[in-house]
Amino acid sequence: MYKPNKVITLGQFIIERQTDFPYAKGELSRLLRDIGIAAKIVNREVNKAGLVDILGEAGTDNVQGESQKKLDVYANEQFIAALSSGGETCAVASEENEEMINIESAVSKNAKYVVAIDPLDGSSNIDVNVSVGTIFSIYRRTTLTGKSDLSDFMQKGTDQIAAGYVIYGSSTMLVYTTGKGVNGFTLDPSIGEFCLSHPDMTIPKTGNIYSINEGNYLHFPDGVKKYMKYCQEEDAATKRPYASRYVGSLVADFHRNMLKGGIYIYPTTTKSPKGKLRLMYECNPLAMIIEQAGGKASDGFNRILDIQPTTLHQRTPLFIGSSDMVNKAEEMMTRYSQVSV
Ligand code: AHM
Ligand code: MG
Repeated sequence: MYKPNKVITLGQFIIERQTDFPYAKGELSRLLRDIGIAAKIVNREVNKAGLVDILGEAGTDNVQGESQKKLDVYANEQFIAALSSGGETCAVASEENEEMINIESAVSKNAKYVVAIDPLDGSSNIDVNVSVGTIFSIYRRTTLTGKSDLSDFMQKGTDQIAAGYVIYGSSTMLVYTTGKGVNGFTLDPSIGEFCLSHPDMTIPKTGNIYSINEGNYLHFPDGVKKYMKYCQEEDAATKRPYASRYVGSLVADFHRNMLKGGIYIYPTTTKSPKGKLRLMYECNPLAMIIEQAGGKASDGFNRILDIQPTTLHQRTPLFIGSSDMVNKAEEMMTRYSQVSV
């Protein structure tokens, strides 16, 4: 007997799961849907990146006489436009903008959410056809009326209402959580829809991959150096040595570790004494996702989601992935790099 495959699109899934949402259900659904639409538009441009020689370099005019934008600027504009026109978002904080952006449109007057976003992370990888990503974090505004201000963003990661990422890779996926598990959707280009492909994602408790920029080794804290040596030692019982895999695109390294088990580390270095990655739109959203998937995210000593932000673009060291691996790395940090950052 013919059994049709049941394809569930992102839009259908969001509506079916509305009861999971803690607050205004329709509004958060629409916000997530808007992010999905912008992701499809950005995906289209990312896929054309290799044609830049034909269509024109960023900063020059293309054959139609339109000026070509750098893709990270383009992605930023697309997400801000989608969030502005949707009417559910009153302010956006983006890696691309120094200041938060208040969305003034009338439609956003009663908007209840603020969004922190890295529109195109790892964008230096675009020129070489390596995966890049978008990372986003959604909070309920804390100011009740009027113009949104910085205090709406200065909430801990534990206050996130939803978080997600998009990976523009060999296929394009959108992964998100609203605090009730993690679900992944793969873009089917033939129908232009994100379709549920990875329901209820969980990260293995341990793994055998570690991801870190080893070129910075000399500048790492002793705890990280010791943990790396631990990863490289022979031990059959724990399947060491682990494999080293580092794409240099956070979303790609994170996504691989989510599926296979592993740890990603961007610690402090002598060059970047606070770490490189940004708390609000890189670390917090991925930390919410990893915890929802059964993993762990730490700054080497403490939980990422418990950090009280004080500025929009603040940095933090990040140790994220399989819980056993993050626990082991934290143990080494406590033993050899006592000072918490
Ligand atoms: P970006 O926001 O400027 O793209 O930087 C973030 C990226 C991450 O995607 C990646 O994991 C990391 O920076 C790589 O940094 P490095 O080249 O120092 O290893
Ligand atoms: Mg980034």
